[in-house]
Amino acid sequence: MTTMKTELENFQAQQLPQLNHYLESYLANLRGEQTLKDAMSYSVSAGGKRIRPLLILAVCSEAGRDLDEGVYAVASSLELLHTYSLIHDDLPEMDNDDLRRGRLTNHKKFGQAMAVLAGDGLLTTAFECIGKADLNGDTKSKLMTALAVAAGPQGMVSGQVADIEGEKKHLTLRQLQQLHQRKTGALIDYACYAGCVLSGLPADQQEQLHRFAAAFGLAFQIYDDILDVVATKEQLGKAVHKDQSENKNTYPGLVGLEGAYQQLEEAISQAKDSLAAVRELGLKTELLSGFLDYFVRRKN
Ligand code: GRG
Repeated sequence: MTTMKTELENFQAQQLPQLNHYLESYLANLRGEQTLKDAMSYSVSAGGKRIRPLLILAVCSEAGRDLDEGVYAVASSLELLHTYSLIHDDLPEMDNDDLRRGRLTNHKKFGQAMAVLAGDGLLTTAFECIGKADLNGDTKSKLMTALAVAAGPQGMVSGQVADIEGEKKHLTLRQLQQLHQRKTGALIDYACYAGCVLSGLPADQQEQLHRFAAAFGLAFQIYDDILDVVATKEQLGKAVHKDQSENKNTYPGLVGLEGAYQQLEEAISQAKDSLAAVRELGLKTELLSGFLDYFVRRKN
């Protein structure tokens, strides 16, 4: 039986090879120690869903913006930065994970010191990528500042701190949401903002895309928490629920599985409302709608 591909799936099929090509060439052209370059490339080339760069490309595409080198440089830089965050998150001092993107984690493969440095290298290269992009100075300045705010101590890094400190206490649902707005949401919001800046979208459309990003980011996080505690029937023949007391600061841990699904539906519905509003303002939204069907209903 053949199934029709969605617009987003066709878009992914077109854009991902190109994006991966840019990512590889940025890393291949770096000067410096081969071990460091190998460690950086190892985690980037392991794949991942590339949601954040795809969001930038999708907003630009909806706006009719040419997907040129400048757009790819900004999209690639975000994936480099995101990969840094995963490498550092996996370290023994943080989440202490052995596997990531279907491979050994960076520190398991290259040792802890090199993993820290590979993360540092990816974070800084992200800014170099924007700095060298074929874009005007004002656009680059806006994007670099916004990326630093989203990724740094007012955004993702502060969310990570709240997560670590939250392990020792019981968070309220509001506190959990605020934590995830920074830890996961800030980069997703930046992706939509970057698409808006690159495409020169007006303030009213930007505002609705910001609302969409906030709701989609939340849905993405809730869904990730749900996937973490539920093994699907397709995989195991029955639903398996992990001991939820293991991690109380997750949506299922805080409001139960049914409650988490309810929160997920609310977030998806808010994201759809924002897309309807931005459509009213004249922007296409087919690809962005696809993110809701594809990435928050995924099986893994
Ligand atoms: C170390 C400063 C610092 C921050 C780490 C992103 C992050 C912050 C931690 C990752 C831990 C985690 C499970 C966060 C929830 C959000 C999430 C699902 C991140 C993984 O992003 P995906 O699913 O990963 O887009 P891929 O591999 O597909 O790119």
